[in-house]
Amino acid sequence: MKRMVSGIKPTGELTLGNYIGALRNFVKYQDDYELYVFIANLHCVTVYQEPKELRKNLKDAIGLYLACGLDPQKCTIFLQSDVYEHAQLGWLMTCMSYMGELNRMTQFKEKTQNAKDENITAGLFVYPPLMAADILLYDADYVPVGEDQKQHVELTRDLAQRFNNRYSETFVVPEPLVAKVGARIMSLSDPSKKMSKSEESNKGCIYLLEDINSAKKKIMGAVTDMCAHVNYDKINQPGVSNLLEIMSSLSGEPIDSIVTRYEGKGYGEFKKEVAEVVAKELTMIQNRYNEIMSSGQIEQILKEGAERAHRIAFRKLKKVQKKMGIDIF
Ligand code: AQP
Repeated sequence: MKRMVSGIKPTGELTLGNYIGALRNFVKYQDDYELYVFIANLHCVTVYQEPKELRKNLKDAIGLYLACGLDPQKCTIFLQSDVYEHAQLGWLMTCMSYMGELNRMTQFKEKTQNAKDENITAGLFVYPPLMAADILLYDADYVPVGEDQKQHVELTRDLAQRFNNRYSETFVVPEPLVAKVGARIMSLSDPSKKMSKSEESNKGCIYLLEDINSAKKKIMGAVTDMCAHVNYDKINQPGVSNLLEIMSSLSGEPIDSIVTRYEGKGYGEFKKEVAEVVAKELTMIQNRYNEIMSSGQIEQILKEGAERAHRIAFRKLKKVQKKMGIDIF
């Protein structure tokens, strides 16, 4: 069975973008792949997090993983910091990375463009080598990600190949798996930007635990255009195209078929249906989330997940350390 690894960093409440671009796909893959999914809490602190809030977001994220359909009998779910090998291999991968290639990472550039140097952590800069370690520890064949993380998986491939060439075959070179629809859900208030959990104004972002009426209002208020016909054209109608992607991903109806159904109809009716589809999905997730959070099963799931992950990660790290010469027995 091919192996797959992915994670989400709960730097805030998980969003519809995380769900469509990542979580929902993890759920589909768990039947056909050996899947490892972790909560990337070490990645979270590359930017300051208020500890109480972070603890809440981490617990919510685990609850949401399960509520969205991840099954601990089918996949391994764990906290990144519980498996110490992530940080250790992360350091070794940092030492395999060049300043030039880290400087080219789009996410680093985006996250630092408006910040003052003294506020940019070194952690944010070396986030990609840690992500490489997250993947390479498990010999993952595939990494399901949204569009924004593809570049980091490409760096992971470069680092794996560099290590294999320098020290002999050690790592599987992973491939990113990016869905055709929904790989980049855009902000509802500014469809030129990605829907992000740490977006300053939360108007453009739907959270998975958001009040249903508030989520519907955000869809109804989503920025569209003056064209007045429902059409999939990301360049000229980015807002409407984004709503089409959301609706198609959640309902399974192809975009073409939705466009045909809305021929000659206005945006109001279209948005109403999108809002209903989103509300239905959120209600289902939130009901399951409430059951899971009151069941008290999370701690045990994470403990078992970390033990399983550690067994694989430990062997891989040992091998790497031996090859590099830093482990002498
Ligand atoms: N808007 C999105 N559309 C599609 N996929 C998305 N992902 C995130 N946002 C979207 C995918 O979700 C996975 C986990 O991402 P992450 O939360 O670990 O990191 P991120 O991409 O940096 O997400 P945010 O919300 O933008 O976080 P902040 O604001 O803290 O930087 C990844 O596979 C990602 O592609």
